Amino acid sequence: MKSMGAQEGLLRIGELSRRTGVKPDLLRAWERRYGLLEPQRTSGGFRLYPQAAVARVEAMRSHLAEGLSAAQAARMAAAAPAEPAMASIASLLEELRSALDGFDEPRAQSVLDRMLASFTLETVLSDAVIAYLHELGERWERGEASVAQEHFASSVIRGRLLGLARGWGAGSGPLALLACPPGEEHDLGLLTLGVVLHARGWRVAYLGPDTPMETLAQAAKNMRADWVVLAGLSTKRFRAVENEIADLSGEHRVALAGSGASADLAQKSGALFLPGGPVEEAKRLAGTIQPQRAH
Ligand code: B12
Repeated sequence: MKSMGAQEGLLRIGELSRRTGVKPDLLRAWERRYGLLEPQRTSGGFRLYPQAAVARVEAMRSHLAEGLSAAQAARMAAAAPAEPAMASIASLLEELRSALDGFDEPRAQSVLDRMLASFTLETVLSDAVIAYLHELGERWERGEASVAQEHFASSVIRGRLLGLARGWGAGSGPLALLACPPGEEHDLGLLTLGVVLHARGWRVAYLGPDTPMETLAQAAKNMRADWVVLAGLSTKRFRAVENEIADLSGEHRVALAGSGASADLAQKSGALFLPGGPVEEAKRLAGTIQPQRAH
């Protein structure tokens, strides 16, 4: 390995970790055990990675998610071309951020098109859309994103999610009935969960923001929903309908999600708590009922 000073375009381990979501310890372990990465070194001994390392680490992650052993995953990731033909999800996310921050809707749509053409739906939703929204919320709280930027970005993404949702009521898979508690307007996570469930063969009936509990219970009964998912970001709004959630759980399988829900509330009302993000929880929910195979 060459010894050298820091160079433009090369990434330190912290930056590689931030872009890929893999902790530095694990990056070093993959390098040591499987030779996944071959960083250069600064004169001070710090590792420096080429941009292509991002794609290699992402490939490793996706092979691991497919169920390959770490050694197999590393072999496959390392065998891929060093310079990826397509941009990494992290660099596309940066482009999305800049388009949305700049109120450039056509550019944002085109970045989303490119993401969807290059990566799986679940990767785009978890590593770009939800990651972006989560980060936007944090920036907004720190006063680094204006209300206008937040409203603009939320509405572009909501529109796109609704586009992906088109036809999600079709098919013969298990039926998920999705709603937010009364008064709750935050539904982007719930929409994402629905899109992933549909991609996994489920049907979705979407009641969305601010759904009265009475009408939700009626709809669940009429449709014979396999799961009812209530999601929201406000604890207060969940608490206000605790008794109605318990009644609903007596009749149907009910799951509570989003930062307004809690294990405690779910336990008291006999519901399942979904603590994670929308994509991982959609996968978990999908695993609870197997769609019928066609004969
Ligand atoms: C976008 C946004 C809005 C949009 C919502 C658009 C929409 N259709 O959803 C609009 C502009 C409508 C809005 C309105 C309001 N908002 Co607002 N909003 C936000 C913002 C910036 C981002 C929220 C978001 O959608 N994030 C995307 C989700 C996916 O990410 P997340 O929130 O991190 O969620 C994680 C988990 O909770 C989980 N998750 C979330 N949803 C789901 C769903 C499922 C099914 C699953 C499995 C998991 C899951 O996954 C995520 C990643 O792990 C946050 C700021 C923040 N820090 O969160 C405020 C925030 C949520 N809003 C807030 C408030 C107060 C309001 C308003 C009252 C503001 C006002 N004064 O008018 C109104 C009214 C809301 C209402 N009645 O419900 C507060 C909520 C405080 C609270 N806990 O009660 C926040 C936290 C801002 C703040 N710090 O004050 N808001």
